[in-house]
Amino acid sequence: PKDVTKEMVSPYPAKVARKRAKHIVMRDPSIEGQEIQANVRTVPGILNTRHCAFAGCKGVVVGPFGDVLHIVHGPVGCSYYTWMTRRNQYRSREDGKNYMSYCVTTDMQDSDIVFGGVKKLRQAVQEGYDIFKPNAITITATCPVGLIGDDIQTVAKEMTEELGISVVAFNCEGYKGVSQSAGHHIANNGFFKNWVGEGEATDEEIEGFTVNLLGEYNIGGDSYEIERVLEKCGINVIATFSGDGTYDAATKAHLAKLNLVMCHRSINYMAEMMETKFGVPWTKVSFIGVQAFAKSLRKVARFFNDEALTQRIEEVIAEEVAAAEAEIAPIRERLQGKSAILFVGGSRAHHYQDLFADLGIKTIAAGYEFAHRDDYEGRQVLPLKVDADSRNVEELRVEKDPERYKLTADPAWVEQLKEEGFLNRYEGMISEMGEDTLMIDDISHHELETLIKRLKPDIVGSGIKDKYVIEKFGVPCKQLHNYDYGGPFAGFQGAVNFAKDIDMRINNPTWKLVKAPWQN
Ligand code: CFM
Ligand code: HCA
Repeated sequence: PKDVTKEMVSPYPAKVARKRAKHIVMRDPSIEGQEIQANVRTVPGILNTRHCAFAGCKGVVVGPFGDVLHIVHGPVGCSYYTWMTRRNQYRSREDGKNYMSYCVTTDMQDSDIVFGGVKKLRQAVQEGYDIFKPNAITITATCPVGLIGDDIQTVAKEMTEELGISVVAFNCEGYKGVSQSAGHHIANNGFFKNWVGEGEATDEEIEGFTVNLLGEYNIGGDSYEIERVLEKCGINVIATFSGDGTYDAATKAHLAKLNLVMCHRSINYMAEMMETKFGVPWTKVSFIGVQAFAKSLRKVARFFNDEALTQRIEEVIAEEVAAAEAEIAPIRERLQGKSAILFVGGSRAHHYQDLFADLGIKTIAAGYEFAHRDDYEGRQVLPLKVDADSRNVEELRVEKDPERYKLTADPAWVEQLKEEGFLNRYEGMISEMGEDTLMIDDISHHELETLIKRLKPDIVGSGIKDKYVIEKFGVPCKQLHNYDYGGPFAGFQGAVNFAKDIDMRINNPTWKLVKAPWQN
């Protein structure tokens, strides 16, 4: 597309326009190291689509563990807001424990703000335990808790001793960061300190080709499709952080041989800490898109370097790709040459480019809401300068565990894979943004509207805050967070679901009849 940066920022005061321009990159692959500004405060007054640190901790990373009772300490609204809105699905295990449909909160009132809410929190933990007997309990703090200084960590510690189950508290007050990203980090730290490494497994559980899925949240049932294929290949998932995840599995995560990192933004902390403490290497994968999924499966094959496994994976890929392709091919004919713009979260705006490409759709502009520079430019920009806002989140000091550190792969092989950039590497979104495409961080509603007017995309991938504004322009919007209540979209069969969905949206004749109210 043409460079519409100037037009996007033109209504802002000069200083704001200069600031926003740093978040916008006109892609030119001939320039090495194009930089983007990211993970900084949004200018007050600008409407964007970010959420808070509490949302990132409780709603995103903590919430999907289904056999764990999640207690929100705070006013009822924060709890209600994160109650299943993300469509993270969970299947009950043999013990039948599944609290996904509950919304549990201390429902703080004015008097709790004045006199403190610790007593009420302790009561809530006790009551939750008595009623449900969950496998573990989490406490997540909303803004007022931090402001009045309720000591939730001590409550968690005491209740862990009293009840004999793990009670973990997260100081993830909404204001702890510039977006939900801070909440991810807080959640990673809490689980790493309290759960990972605590469990034991039978030999049978950990033998063979074992992996953890990090950063896969089972939105719309994505994990079910991913696991169906992994199982078929003979790859065993020990734990998932955190879609369809259980407390028990999470405590055994350190026993897996390889970590597969799906959403780099929300879980890279865990991957790094697990490698340092327990010796589990990690590799970046993506399960979104037919070709991307096949490529990721081949990565697993390469890591384990086992002839029978490699052959099995190739057979599964051949069979699954053929089945998916048979359904996608006729749809692609109707979508070929269309264009998309994607503004989503901290990883999907990248991952979904592959799936759109499978359908013949080119992404002409894309960006994240809250990702960091490494998610755009690749991990070679790390370490980044720590600013005042990021300093709010504790960096855990992690060391080799004297007993539980265990290398399950040949160290020379791991070293070779690291040198090749096969392990511990993420290239970022920029690696896939072609010439004259736009990369925009924390896009504002005004900027998005300008883009739609100028670039005239055939579809926008976005979220609930802008969906209906976009559709009033006569352009279909696909929500890539909750999938508009559809899905799964991951894996091979997910790609087929997505193709049908996008076809119905883009090729729906209704759009030609839509006229925005202001066009009259
Ligand atoms: Fe990772 Fe996510 Fe995402 Fe994310 Fe999210 Fe989400 Fe998202 Mo909504 S963890 S960064 S904080 S992939 S909730 S499942 S859809 S913004 S792109
Ligand atoms: C969150 C959750 C969210 C919101 C989606 C949206 C999700 O950030 O708190 O704004 O449409 O995926 O449900 O990202």
